[in-house]
Amino acid sequence: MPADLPRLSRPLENRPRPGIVHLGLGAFFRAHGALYVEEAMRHSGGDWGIVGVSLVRPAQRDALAPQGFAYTAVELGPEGQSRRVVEIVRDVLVAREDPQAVLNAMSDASIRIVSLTVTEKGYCHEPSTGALNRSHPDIVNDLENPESPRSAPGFLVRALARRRQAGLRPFTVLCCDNLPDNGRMVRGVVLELAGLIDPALERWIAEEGAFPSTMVDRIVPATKEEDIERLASETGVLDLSPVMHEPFRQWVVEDDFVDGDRPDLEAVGVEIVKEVAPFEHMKLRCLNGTHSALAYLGYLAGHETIADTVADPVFAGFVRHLWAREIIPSLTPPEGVDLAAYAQALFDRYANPAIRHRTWQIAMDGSQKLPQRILGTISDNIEAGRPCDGLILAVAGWMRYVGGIDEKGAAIDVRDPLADRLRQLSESADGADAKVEALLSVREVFPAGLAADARFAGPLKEAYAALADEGARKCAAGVAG
Ligand code: CS2
Repeated sequence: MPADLPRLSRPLENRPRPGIVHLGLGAFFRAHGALYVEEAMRHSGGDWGIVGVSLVRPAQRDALAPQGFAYTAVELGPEGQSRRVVEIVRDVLVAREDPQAVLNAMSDASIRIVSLTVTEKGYCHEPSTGALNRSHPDIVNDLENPESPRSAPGFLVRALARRRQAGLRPFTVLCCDNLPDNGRMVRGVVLELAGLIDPALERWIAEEGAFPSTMVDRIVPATKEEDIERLASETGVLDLSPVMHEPFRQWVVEDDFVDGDRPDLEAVGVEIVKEVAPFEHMKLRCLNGTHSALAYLGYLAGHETIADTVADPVFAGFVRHLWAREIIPSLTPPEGVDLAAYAQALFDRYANPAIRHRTWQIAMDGSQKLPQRILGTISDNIEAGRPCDGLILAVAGWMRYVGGIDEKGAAIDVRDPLADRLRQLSESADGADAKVEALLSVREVFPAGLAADARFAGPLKEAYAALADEGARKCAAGVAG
């Protein structure tokens, strides 16, 4: 690490006054929502400074605080890069260290939006049904100690309770995670938790609150040590928390804010719409669905990144097949969108060699991702009599992956809230069919109807056995023909 360089640093004095608390201040939000908000304020003014919150770990705060919470956003295009220093974050709090400081920020009258990128698992819901997981340890804590929460829903409920007591308006809850009907999902989880604590609070939130759904899109791989070093050597300044992102970005937001109060997002390209669902389905199935498929199968085939995977003609053919034959036929496009062109643009984004997005990173938390990314498309295709061999192969790839051993016999570092259980289920079953059956019994992932459907389970067993015998690359080649 080039420690002798001066540290990036910006004074805090001229930061905009706060208007947003953001839960889960990771690379994605800092390279997406934060940039739009900064641009919207530059364009149209308003007080929308961001107070970031890390729920558990202090690393982000520790890296950003000495920099005055400024950081560099590096746009990596196939033909070159551009940089900008972002100064929209005013402070970063760590919830696990000081939950009251986070609740104080969220209950402050100046805050009108609480946005979230806490990843799929951060909502403590059942991925296959969307209902609150009442046995989640953080939810158990938040029901016992609602005044000192640990989970994101717990913070939302407690902060809303404090605002109600203080006679304030609720904040708008702006979910920016890749989940279908994400606004409705988080509303459901928040109302369920609030109802268990105080039914009058639940009613108030239901009547006065707002939970717009959103579709967010920008590929932002985790920042690596080598990114930090390269940036430092290019600029002569050390930034310990830069973000690396592709040029493309899209944000589609449902027009539903408390008192209509929000930054002037449409002035900077955000699409404010009545109905987000068609955009969400398109993006979750076309982008995230193929991302996960390429992550599991590409990883098993020995590819480190998505760009490496689609540079392999077999996987290029495979992903094009998924779009053309299995995914696009399942979609009703948003008005005016040409899905074939959308898929071609996605391919070009994946192929961008400057973006080193690791298959291992995307493979994380598959138990939370599979239902909305892949299983919904499979169910629709089965019902409509359309093909879904490629997507079923991807599910088989996930099953191989969570078994924890790659095609060369090496251990896989599986990161998933259910990792231990998945591994045990796989290990204790004997033979391909039994392993598939064992994993199909995981209700958090597979709805009972789909798991029991021979049109799904049968080809899945075949795909799993073929993967074990022939490897991912050969199987992918077989599907694409
Ligand atoms: C990826 C997403 O890590 C993942 O699971 O599929 O983070 C993806 O890069 C973004 O949703 C792109 O908008």
